[in-house]
Amino acid sequence: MMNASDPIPFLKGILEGEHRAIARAISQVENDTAAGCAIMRSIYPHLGRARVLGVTGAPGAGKSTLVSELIGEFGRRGRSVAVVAVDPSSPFSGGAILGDRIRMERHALAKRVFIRSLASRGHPGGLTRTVYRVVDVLDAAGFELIIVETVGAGQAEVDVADVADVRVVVCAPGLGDDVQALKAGILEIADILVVNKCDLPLADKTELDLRFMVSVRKDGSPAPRVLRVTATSGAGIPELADAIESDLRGDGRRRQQSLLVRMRRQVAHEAANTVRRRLGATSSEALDALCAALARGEVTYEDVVAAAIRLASNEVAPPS
Ligand SMILES: Nc1nc2c(ncn2[C@@H]2O[C@H](COP(=O)(O)OP(=O)(O)OP(=O)(O)O)[C@@H](O)[C@H]2O)c(=O)[nH]1
Ligand SMILES: [Mg+2]
Repeated sequence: MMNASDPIPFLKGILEGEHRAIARAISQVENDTAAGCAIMRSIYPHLGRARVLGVTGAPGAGKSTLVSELIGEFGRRGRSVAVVAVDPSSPFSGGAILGDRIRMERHALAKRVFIRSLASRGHPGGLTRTVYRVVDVLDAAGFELIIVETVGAGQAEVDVADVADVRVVVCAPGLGDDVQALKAGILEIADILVVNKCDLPLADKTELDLRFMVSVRKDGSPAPRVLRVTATSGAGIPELADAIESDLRGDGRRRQQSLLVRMRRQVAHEAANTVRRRLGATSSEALDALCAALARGEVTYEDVVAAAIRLASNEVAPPS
């Protein structure tokens, strides 16, 4: 039997894709326990099979309904699918939204489908860090497609979307989501833009608005494809699945490359957090002195930033 005192807890179960082992491992990782760290250390050599799809959009745009349909569609195409749903946190309940779980339950029983909700708050090392780690666990467990659903409400969620190889942004008529989406910068990150709820009369206008908005991008990257979907009826889902598959197409080498990209982003995120934490935590005389010198015009801003990074690095204790 598995238990948390195993040298590497749940590893065998994870690699065999056992749902109970995966669920327990994720809990350890989520809570950043010693067992969670041991698991993370042990799984890196087993990564590289999964491709990651990000699904984001305004609250109520229909993300969970859409993801549910995609699970069915990819399931029919013979793919194993894992879903990480990052719930919007509500000031009232503060917890996971039960409805998502119920809607997805019908797939949850299937062996090749694994669904996990994460609360958007309460992660010792930050939400983004947890999501990357949970994705790694699911990759080690052998899932071919990992879908990460997040609400595109702010910078934290946009950060989370970085975990994905391909990003789908879901918009729907009548939510004022065009403005919200622009605010959060999520239109900028879309590889595929989905106009959901095309059964509603205002869908045509929403599509037109969105096509216009994404036709010119600040960073000069190609405009995303725009697809029409009605998640509640399943209309447009096969075409969306085709578009996703064509973006994710590739051999083992391509998968290895996307793993390296994912790891690089993960490491960069963690490194930036570490620098920020170290510089913020200490009442650093050295940093104060640098800032004072900047205020006197003796050094450039860029010099101070570079020095600050060095300062944070020097605080690394040598490995024992
Ligand atoms: N008319 C119509 N309603 C839809 C469609 N897709 C989803 N909905 C409805 O929109 C509401 C929100 O759907 P969800 O799938 O929960 O949306 P979500 O984006 O996951 O919402 P949050 O997770 O709370 O941000 C539900 O009442 C759905 O039934 C659609 O294609 N047409
Ligand atoms: Mg949802």
